[in-house]
Amino acid sequence: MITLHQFPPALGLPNASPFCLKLELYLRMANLPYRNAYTLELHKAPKGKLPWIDDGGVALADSGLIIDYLKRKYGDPLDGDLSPLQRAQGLAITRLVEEHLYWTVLHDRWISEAGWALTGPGFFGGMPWPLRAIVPIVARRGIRAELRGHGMGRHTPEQIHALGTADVDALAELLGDQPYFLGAQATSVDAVAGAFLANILMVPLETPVKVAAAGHANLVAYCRRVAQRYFPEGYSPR
Ligand SMILES: N[C@@H](CCC(=O)N[C@@H](CS)C(=O)NCC(=O)O)C(=O)O
Repeated sequence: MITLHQFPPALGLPNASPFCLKLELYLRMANLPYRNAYTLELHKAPKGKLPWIDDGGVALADSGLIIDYLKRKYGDPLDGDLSPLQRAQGLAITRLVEEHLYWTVLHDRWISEAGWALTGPGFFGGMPWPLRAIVPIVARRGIRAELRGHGMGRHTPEQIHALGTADVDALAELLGDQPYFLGAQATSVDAVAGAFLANILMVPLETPVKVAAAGHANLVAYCRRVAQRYFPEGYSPR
């Protein structure tokens, strides 16, 4: 049995970490049995980040590398029939979402005061005193440094929102009127897009990027479609 180590549910989602939700969505889309192990113990993760999995004693980190491993070990029911062009499209969408849009989400959650008022208590509120007072400050300082290192954190909020808006506009165009990003059936890129869009559209944080995404009826319907099909119990915390 695969054990999925991930953050506990937060912000009204099964996971407020888009990478954790991506992997849980993938496991459900691929019909792979798993059990959740909720944790905040990043030091136990093989690469110091969540999610990671334990599969019969094999510990693996990084959602993308884990999916590659799962495909090799258990087969590839989602992407097996994709053409080379579709694979390239899936990779390009994944990179757009994970390596660019993600950083705008990080800014809005951790740096903007409105975001921090929600995510600070949402992520750390369950910690015992005095950790609850110290850990958020240290974590926020770390995220600020990561944002500056990436480069996104050097832009003004207006520039960051324009960049994120361009990303969601592009996603809406790429999705068009298809049910899923690469056609009629969900593929692994839908675990990525479904998780990241839910983390924008389905959390109670009003941002310009969320407003832009909410302006695309196809993205809103897509988010609901993924949620209803793969989390029929609902996206509310369990
Ligand atoms: N490339 C990794 C990214 C994972 C990641 O960035 N996880 C974040 C949460 S969204 C994390 O664990 N952050 C804690 C930290 O960096 O200390 C993946 O795909 O799994």
